Amino acid sequence: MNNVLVTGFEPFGGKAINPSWEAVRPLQGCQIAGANIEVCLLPCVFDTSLEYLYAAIERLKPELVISVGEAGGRSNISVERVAININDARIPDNTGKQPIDIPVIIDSPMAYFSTLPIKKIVNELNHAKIPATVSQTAGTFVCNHVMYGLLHYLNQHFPTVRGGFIHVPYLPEQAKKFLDEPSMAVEMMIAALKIAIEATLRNEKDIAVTGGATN
Ligand code: PCA
Repeated sequence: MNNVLVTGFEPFGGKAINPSWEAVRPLQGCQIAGANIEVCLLPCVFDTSLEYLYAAIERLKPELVISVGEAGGRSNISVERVAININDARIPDNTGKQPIDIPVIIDSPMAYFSTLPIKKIVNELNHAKIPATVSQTAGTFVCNHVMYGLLHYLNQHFPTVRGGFIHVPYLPEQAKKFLDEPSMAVEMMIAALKIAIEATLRNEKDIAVTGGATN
């Protein structure tokens, strides 16, 4: 059975929980569209996160890799379109590193597009009444770093393997601490990730519809 690798992040920025890992962890061992789901926790640390990711890819030889991270303040599941070759950290990572205007990988392309069927995923999520949009920026912190590193690595070493990134909102218990921030229940996030995986495995190509993009 083919593997699908799904990664989540440890908490960062002084927070106690990261919704990405809460949503990703329960997927371990699930079977979706004939594939076996393997999960991996990434540290919220520049460069080290990519070492963990590449080691998991080499170990599991997945047919698909989806990385997931927290996007506090967003209300929807954000299916990211693009990763850019820049680190510009607003806050330090979990080891205190705060790169400003430094390429993720030197002498590499300016950007990579997700190779997931992003419009199809958003379409299916909305069909399932899960708020979701295509997002045009994964930021410039560790999530964009991981998305860029993932797509570069796949491009260089596993060009037939698809990969991409999904941001999830805060969990309700986090949002209580950040006044008026939107949130989503973990059950809905888990359902969303399952739909995204299945939509990708069942669709080699994307569909040409408007993505309902807001950012
Ligand atoms: N979110 C951060 C990094 C880790 C995470 O879950 C980001 O959006 O860059």
